[in-house]
Amino acid sequence: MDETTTKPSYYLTTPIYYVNGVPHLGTAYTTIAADTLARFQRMDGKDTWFLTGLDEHGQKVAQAAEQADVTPQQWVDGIAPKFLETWKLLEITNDDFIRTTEERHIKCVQQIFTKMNDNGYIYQDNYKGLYCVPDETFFTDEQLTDFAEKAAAEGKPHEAEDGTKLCPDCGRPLTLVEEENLFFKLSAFQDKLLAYYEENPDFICPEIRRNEVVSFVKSGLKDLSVSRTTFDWGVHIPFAPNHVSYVWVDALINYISAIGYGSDDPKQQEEFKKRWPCQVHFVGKDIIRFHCVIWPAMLMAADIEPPRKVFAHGFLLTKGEKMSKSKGNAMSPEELSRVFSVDGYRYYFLKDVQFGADGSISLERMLQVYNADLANSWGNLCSRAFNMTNKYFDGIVPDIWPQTTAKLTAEMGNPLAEIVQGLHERYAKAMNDINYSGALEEVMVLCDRANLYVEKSAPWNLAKAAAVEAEQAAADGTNLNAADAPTANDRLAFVTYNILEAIRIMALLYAPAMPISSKEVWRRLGLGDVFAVDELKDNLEWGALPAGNKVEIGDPLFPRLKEEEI
Ligand code: ME8
Repeated sequence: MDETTTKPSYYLTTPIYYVNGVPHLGTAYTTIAADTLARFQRMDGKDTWFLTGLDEHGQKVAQAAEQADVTPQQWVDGIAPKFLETWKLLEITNDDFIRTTEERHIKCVQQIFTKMNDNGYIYQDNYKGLYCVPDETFFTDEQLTDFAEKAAAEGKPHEAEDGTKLCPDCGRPLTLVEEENLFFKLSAFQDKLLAYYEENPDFICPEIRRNEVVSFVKSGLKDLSVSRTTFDWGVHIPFAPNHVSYVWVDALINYISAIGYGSDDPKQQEEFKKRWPCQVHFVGKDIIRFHCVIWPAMLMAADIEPPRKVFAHGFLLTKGEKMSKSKGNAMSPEELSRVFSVDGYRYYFLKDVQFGADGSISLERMLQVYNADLANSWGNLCSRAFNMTNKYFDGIVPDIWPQTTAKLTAEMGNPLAEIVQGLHERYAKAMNDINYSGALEEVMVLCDRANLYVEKSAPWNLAKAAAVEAEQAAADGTNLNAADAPTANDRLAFVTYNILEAIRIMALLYAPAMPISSKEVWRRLGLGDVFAVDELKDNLEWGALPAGNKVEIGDPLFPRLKEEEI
């Protein structure tokens, strides 16, 4: 039987990013978070499919191309490789990369439009209203009045000096759009959406976002303009060929076009059946309404099940401001991973920013976390253990008789094995709850305890005692190994083995977040590819590190960094 068919399917996505700029810390944040979950799900036995890609249509892209004096297609073809390069650098393991200019996607958008139209949810009307081109978002008069009141109360502007209204989300000037548009009857879905939220309490995470969406929908939904007629960089609508799809409607459909919805190919049809509904759409809180209101309504209008979950994380803030390229407060993923290493970079964002909440990030804090958790705790533990194995056991994982292990466990205890008991449940729960700091904290508890274990069991003293014992035995002509009681050398072997075994387990659990160093630790322990593991729980059984493996010392995994180096 094909093995993959027996594994439960786990499909997860990131937003497809705009190609008006190159990847930055914000887009990398969502992508790293999704990659970490994808890696965990693969290792935990799921048939995982991880999708990311690019949102290549719309007025914003058309304008960027015009400014660069190239065609929109040339423009997007120039940017796409930059995303691919950055994702490769950051060890992103997406299974597919969808671009909305691909034929497979365009055909699917056209089918969904036709389906929504056939089902009576599309009508034609004139649209007059304000539009934010950078956010590709329409605003109603009510939204703008609310914004003006709020801005006045906070003493902030809601209009530019020339009277042009500003965008409530990003503060940039709005554009007047007056054209014939197709409308989607979003208003028809208010009750259905509220019922869906009620029946699926985990659909919108975290809870604060769920409450926000529920009260937005309760306040009343207006029909949505879903096509544009004044420019043509988009998907042409089959039954209204002078219209192109509103870029958000086009973009959202990527989540099903990429896995074969509406394809003529039977294999693709099977793929869609297996993958949909998606387990989780990762998004930032800025695009929650598109994903939790418009998207499920579109799917309902086309007789397709909504996704299982949308997880909206917070913003990365630098000095209290949303970090973005246009504000000039964006450090690049390339620069940061060069200084802190790719793993150090991934770790910082996953461990130090509670996923879901906004997170203030700074180089100072990044340095602190890197040095404390990675250089001093995890990296140092590995160096000490590999050096010890080299010094006391010629670099070979010591072999201990099971009876001796049992005696020593009774005599000395094994606090590391105790922590590992139930660790899979605790770690997997945190991961499945998309709580990366929680999952990483579980591993850090073991790491801290292992460092303490080295201190308390003082292998250097055990080594001295073993030398004395061996000398004495040689003088007396006795065979230490024949004795019933464990020797000092047995104690040293027991302690060394326990530390190495804890390291094997930690590398396994750190692997989704820190793929490069975990792979390397497994290699140095003489083990196979850590990412070949697809039964995480079985691999967490204490004692799986084979005696006799050759251990390599290697360079420090996370060399300590000084302030002047960042
Ligand atoms: O919205 N902090 O694309 P986009 C955290 N094309 N995350 C951030 C961030 C920050 N400061 N800045 C950006 C679009 N992000 C649409 C999506 S999906 C069908 C279409 C992340 O390039 C976060 O995930 O503007 C946010 O939602 C996304 O980038 C927006 O990316």
